[in-house]
Amino acid sequence: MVIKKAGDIKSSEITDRKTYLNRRQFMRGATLAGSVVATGFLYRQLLAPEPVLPTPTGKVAPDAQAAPKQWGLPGEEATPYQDITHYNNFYEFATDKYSVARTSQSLVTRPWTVSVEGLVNNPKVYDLDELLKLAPQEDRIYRHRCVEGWSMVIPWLGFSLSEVLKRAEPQGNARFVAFETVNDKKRNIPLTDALDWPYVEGLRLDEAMHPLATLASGIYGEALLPQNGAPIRLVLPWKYGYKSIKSVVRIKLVERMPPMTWNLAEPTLYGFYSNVNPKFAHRLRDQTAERRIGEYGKRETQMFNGYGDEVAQLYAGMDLNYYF
Ligand SMILES: Nc1nc2c(c(=O)[nH]1)N[C@H]1C(S)=C(S)[C@@H](COP(=O)(O)O)O[C@H]1N2
Ligand SMILES: [Mo]
Repeated sequence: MVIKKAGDIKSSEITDRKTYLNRRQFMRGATLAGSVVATGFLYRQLLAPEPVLPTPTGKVAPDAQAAPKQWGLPGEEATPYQDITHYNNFYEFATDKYSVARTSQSLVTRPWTVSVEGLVNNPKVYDLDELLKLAPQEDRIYRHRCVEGWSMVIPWLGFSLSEVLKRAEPQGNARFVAFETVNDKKRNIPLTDALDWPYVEGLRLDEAMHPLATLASGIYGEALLPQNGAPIRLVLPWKYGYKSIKSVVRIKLVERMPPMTWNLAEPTLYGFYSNVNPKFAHRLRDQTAERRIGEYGKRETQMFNGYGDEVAQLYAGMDLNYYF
């Protein structure tokens, strides 16, 4: 387990009003005094060390220290499984990154269906097992950059979202794709009132058709755990992490730009595109650098999170400081 510095708490801190109120409630509830940093520290001291969880396949997850070298990107190592599965944003379950791994275990992920609908010739409600067999599952090792200023390298298992979209046959007037997270009390979701549910996100159709846009069902070759968005989630490595919506149940082709949760919460801070852009203070925060989980010091944040060769042409001619 990587030792975390007190600085982590700061980078994980969300200062949006609703969340702030939430945290205030938590602090009062726990009758802990002092700064938010001290509270986060104390809170982690109170938690028993998280066990290495068995995956839904019954196999024990790869050990944190045993992350094999071949999983890394050139010059970068994959983040240990323990960190990927114990440092999470999943606001339906908790606003604290360290407790999501515990609180999300109640999520009921089977049976599971994903509805592909809207402006398509072939709408279809997929059973999960059928959806997972649409195309070969590939190991896709991508950087993940959260707008809070931290990053990871995650070895996903998945295939391009386009595999699903092309089978649906989008109609001529379909210009955007809207996504929705499960929002069902019977599945024990959501548990917090940090945001308005369901969590929703969107992409322009050409972004969604890009091969990098991934539907992921696993990490390190194992089925996704609830905290990472089981059983199926979106992964958009060139965008800030919140675009990568978890536990998806609906994919809808639409004509107009669909709403997105963080934009609904703070319209001036969260734009629709949310491409990683070190030259723009997204969310009014300096985004020039990031801390890779498990490393000390900072790395320079790269335009499009380093995926510019692949995706820059999607935004040709667009002022990305205006369309943030
Ligand atoms: N439904 C849902 N999806 C979500 C979130 C969330 O709170 N709810 N958080 C987002 C944010 S801010 C990030 S950084 C990533 C975190 O994914 P991870 O915990 O698997 O690393 O999920 C994104 N997808
Ligand atoms: Mo994030």
